[in-house]
Amino acid sequence: MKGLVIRNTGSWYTVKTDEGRQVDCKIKGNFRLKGIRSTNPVAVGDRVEIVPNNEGTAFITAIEERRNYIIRKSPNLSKQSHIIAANVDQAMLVVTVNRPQTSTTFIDRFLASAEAYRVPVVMVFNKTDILDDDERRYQEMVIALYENIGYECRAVSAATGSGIDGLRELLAGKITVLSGNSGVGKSTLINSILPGANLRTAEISDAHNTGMHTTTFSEMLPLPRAGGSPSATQDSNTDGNVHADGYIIDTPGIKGFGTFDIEPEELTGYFRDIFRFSKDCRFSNCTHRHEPGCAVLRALEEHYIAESRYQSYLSMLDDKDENKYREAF
Ligand SMILES: Nc1nc2c(ncn2[C@@H]2O[C@H](COP(=O)(O)OP(=O)(O)OP(=O)(O)O)[C@@H](O)[C@H]2O)c(=O)[nH]1
Ligand SMILES: [Mg+2]
Ligand SMILES: [Zn+2]
Repeated sequence: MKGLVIRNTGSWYTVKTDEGRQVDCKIKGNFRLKGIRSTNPVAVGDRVEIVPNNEGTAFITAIEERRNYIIRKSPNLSKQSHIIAANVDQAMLVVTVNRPQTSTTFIDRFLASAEAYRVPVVMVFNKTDILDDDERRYQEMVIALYENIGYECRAVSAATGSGIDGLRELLAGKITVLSGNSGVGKSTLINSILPGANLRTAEISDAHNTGMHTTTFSEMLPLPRAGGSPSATQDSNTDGNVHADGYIIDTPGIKGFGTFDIEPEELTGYFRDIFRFSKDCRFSNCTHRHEPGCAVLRALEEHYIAESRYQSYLSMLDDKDENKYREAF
């Protein structure tokens, strides 16, 4: 029997079978995927083969090859990585200028990782309703920076509903994973897009200006067909495969984004703005740190490349070199 993994809570996976039934599944035995050492060998979005057992649950016995995935290495020394979602059409990176503050390092690490796995990213700036003038100006600058590099950016407010219709259009017919720091409003955005989803949300901590890690597991929710009932819920989607017009995946907020195994020359390719200039470097294996004839350093000096982007690039190069403990970004 085949199906789609729509939820993952610890060692349990909810699989929606092709007939539309939801079955609780565990992984059979020592099931490992070649090449990836992750805390979750199976991820939301995976297509799997399941074998029902006597208890009304089932075992996942095989996993179909992934089209792509979003992976996160933990920012500490551990070699563990976590697959946030598999087989997605796009990622929405939810960002907030304040409450909590998303750092550009975090944004750039996410973008580089998505480039590496060829997942298109839309940046969604949420909580625009609570920006003061300075924050609004800062947000405009950040949006201009990323739009210039070629990333689509949207400014929205899950609280007031501003910009939500625009997001619905971007989501239609696609499988989209929402990611970002804890507290930026991923679950609130989904509740606003899908009234009836009823995902749990919580206030961010006043003391730390950070989220509370309210969402603890990933979950895939079907989007209703245009013109159809807007009340798709977690429980009434038994025929979601047939009637869904795409899916949206809620995920737990992430603190940091460690580097994965990439060669320095490859890393340049994951920073579009840097890559644009690197072709003109004197040395083909230029790391753009100090080499003579480096076109990237020249572009940085002339402000064609933003300092924050260059610093993010360097921080990823440094992880690679020293494999040292890095703080959460
Ligand atoms: N003012 C304002 N508050 C918002 C907005 N979106 C979300 N919030 C609030 O931000 C807090 C965190 O929202 P959540 O949806 O729980 O955040 P999350 O990204 O899902 O967090 P995790 O599940 O911990 O990763 C809640 O108190 C929301 O009400 C917004 O557009 N404006
Ligand atoms: Mg959440
Ligand atoms: Zn160079």
